[in-house]
Amino acid sequence: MTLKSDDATAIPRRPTGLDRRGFLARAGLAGAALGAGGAMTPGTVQAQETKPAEASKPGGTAEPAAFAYEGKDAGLTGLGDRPLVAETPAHLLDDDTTPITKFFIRCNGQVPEPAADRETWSLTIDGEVEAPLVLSLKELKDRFKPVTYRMVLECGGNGRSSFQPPARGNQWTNGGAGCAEWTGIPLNAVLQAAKVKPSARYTAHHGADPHLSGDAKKDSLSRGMPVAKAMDAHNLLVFAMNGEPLPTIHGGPLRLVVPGWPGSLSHKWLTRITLRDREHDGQGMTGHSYRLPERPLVPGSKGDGVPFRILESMPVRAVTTSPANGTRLPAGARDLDLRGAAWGGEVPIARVEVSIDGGQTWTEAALAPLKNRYDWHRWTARLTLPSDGYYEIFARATDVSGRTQPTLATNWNPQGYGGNAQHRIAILVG
Ligand SMILES: Nc1nc2c(c(=O)[nH]1)N[C@H]1C(S)=C(S)[C@@H](COP(=O)(O)O)O[C@H]1N2
Ligand SMILES: [Mo]
Repeated sequence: MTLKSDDATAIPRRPTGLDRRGFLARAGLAGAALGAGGAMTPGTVQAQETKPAEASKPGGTAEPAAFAYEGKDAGLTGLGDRPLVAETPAHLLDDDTTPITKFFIRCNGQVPEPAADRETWSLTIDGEVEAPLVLSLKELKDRFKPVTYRMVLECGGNGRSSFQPPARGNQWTNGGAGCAEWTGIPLNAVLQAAKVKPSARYTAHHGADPHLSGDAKKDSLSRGMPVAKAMDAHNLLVFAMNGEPLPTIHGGPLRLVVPGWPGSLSHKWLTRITLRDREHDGQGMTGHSYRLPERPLVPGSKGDGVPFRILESMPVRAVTTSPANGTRLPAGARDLDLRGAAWGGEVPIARVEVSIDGGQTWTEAALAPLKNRYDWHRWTARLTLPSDGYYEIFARATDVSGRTQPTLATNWNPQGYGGNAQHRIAILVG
């Protein structure tokens, strides 16, 4: 392959990593985080590209436009405008606590207007309860004791871009996730106050975001969870994020955060939770939405006739957050210090490992302790580079049940859930 060193000089805003559009097709091996000179141009490592047709499109190697949304980092990757969806490139997940500016956005409908008065926002708890509640945010705060936990919020489709053929939906790499400090009222305390009846089986979540069509009879999203999961002490009715009033784009004034399970349960602009005597059947509960097939499917098939079950815990995942994909190090550099994050739905992480040789040998990373359950582990590792040259660094996490990450996503399903192929970054030394 030809490696040019005299072209791009700026680090790409959005290294895409190994995505379905082709490894490095957009990002290239660009300017050095560590201050070395030139960089290779995008597209100069075509041998690595997984989808040459797309990568060779005119303009396919151009720097993507900056993401523009008030209060958000221009380095986020926009995945859609209607609805608004943006992910966080791995190198922007490098903070211990993901700042609001860098936190991913996933809307299914319109973004509602900011509330004129947060404290009068009203939440209803009804359905299979003996004492239905209608509480303003102020009453909620006065009556129950807030707690703060740092917890991962992860879209159910995170990692989807690793599927071939492409699965339907937003093509998340690994950045449909972030880890913020969420302050709110434990949901279980409020459900206990509403006196959940023994007949209650499932929650149903409702919010104030208008459907994209504007049709007031349609919900943008309405998911729910079994009552046992709803009682998990870490589920919060959240009104603050990283110590600030919950931003509108993240569901303010009030949202649910249900850690460990798909982000779609963490209902934004939350107005109502109805307890139902059966599995909920709202928007996002039926068909193949948030469901996995019970046996492996032929990639690209429709999955007809195969039973599907609702996706519960998210899979295990590690991302390398520093250096950025495409970093060039000066000739002679031998110590490679890596930093990242790892999490695994409801199942604690046992270890994180990194590999410099395509997974033939692995080096264990050091894990920082969790602040609380559902936090992510920050991790660090040092690798020794044997020579100058081009390297791909693989990372994988393994959870305490022994589940780890495959090299390639083989569990294809129509809507692309459960994709947790190992994250890789490219490094050029010299
Ligand atoms: N009301 C409402 N809540 C919602 C959504 C939505 O479209 N409407 N999207 C869900 C999905 S799919 C995800 S992944 C998370 C994303 O939260 P964030 O935008 O704050 O990152 O919100 C969830 N809550
Ligand atoms: Mo999501």
